[in-house]
Amino acid sequence: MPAQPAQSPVTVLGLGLMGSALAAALLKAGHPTTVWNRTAAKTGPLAAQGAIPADTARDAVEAAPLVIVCLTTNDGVRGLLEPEADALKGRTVVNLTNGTPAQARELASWAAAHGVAYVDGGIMAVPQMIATPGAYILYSGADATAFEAHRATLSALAAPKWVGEDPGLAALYDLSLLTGMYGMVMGVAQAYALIGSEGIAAREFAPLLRDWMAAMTDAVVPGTAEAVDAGRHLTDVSNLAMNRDAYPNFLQAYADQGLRGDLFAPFQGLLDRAVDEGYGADGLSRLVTLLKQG
Ligand code: FVH
Repeated sequence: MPAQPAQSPVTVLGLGLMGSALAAALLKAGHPTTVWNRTAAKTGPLAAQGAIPADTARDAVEAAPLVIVCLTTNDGVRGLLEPEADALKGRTVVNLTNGTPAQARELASWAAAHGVAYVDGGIMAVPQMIATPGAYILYSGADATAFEAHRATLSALAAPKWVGEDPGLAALYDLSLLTGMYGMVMGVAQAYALIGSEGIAAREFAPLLRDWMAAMTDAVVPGTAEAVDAGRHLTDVSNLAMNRDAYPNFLQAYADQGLRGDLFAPFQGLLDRAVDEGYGADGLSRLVTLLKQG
């Protein structure tokens, strides 16, 4: 009798940078892995590692009880999965495509209506980090049992973090974490542009910037959380009136140094509004409450 594979079969749809890293991790963990990509040539490197390339998305879906999807957008996911609804029935779809909470909830409703177990996910890693200790993936979905049934398999990709039965939660956590990252990226870009405007090399400035940002992160992230949750924003450290008055210096310096200020200009409006609404003595944590629309 031929030996049975010890690990359960998995299908991966979408072999971009991330999908390819996911499929490679599954292969490395010993899972028989069927792969499909819109541009078929991308299956080549994975086939060389032992993956089974499928000619069609339907063939790929039919090859495994767990179907992992990682495309550019959820519009693409919907377009890909809808024609395969009958083949997907009774299987679990784990969608690791970046999207919004509303898109995840819509896909989950569609899946439920077609007898498909749907788990949404948010990958907190770049492809090179997949299957390394620093990486984790957020998951949510109405069918926690389906997630638990595949938890061991999904652990081959990155540490799994279940965040709840509302299918939109993984995307909400994902986008919230990435919001923090993009804020950092904007700050780093503007800081290097400013220091570089006088010919100082980014590499020379980097240690100062890194240490400053690390110290601020350690203070601001937990400090703001405490203030927001307690609803107490009064501060004796760095109030909004002072920040409002100092902030024009930044925009002026960007202009003086020949830089664009459009990334940072809108923040002045928020500081002005905070002070105009009577929050001048509060700390920057007050801004969280001013970001709600309406
Ligand atoms: N790469 C990263 O660092 C981040 C880390 C966190 C998670 N993101 C999200 O992962 C999704 C995929 O990202 P990616 O890096 O793999 O992206 P690409 O290398 O550009 O590959 C995109 C694949 O999607 C396929 N595709 C696009 N549209 C469709 C469609 N309508 N139907 C079928 N497939 C589609 C594309 O196919 P092809 O162009 O090769 O034919 C690629 O396989 C993404 O949500 C990130 O935000 C990555």
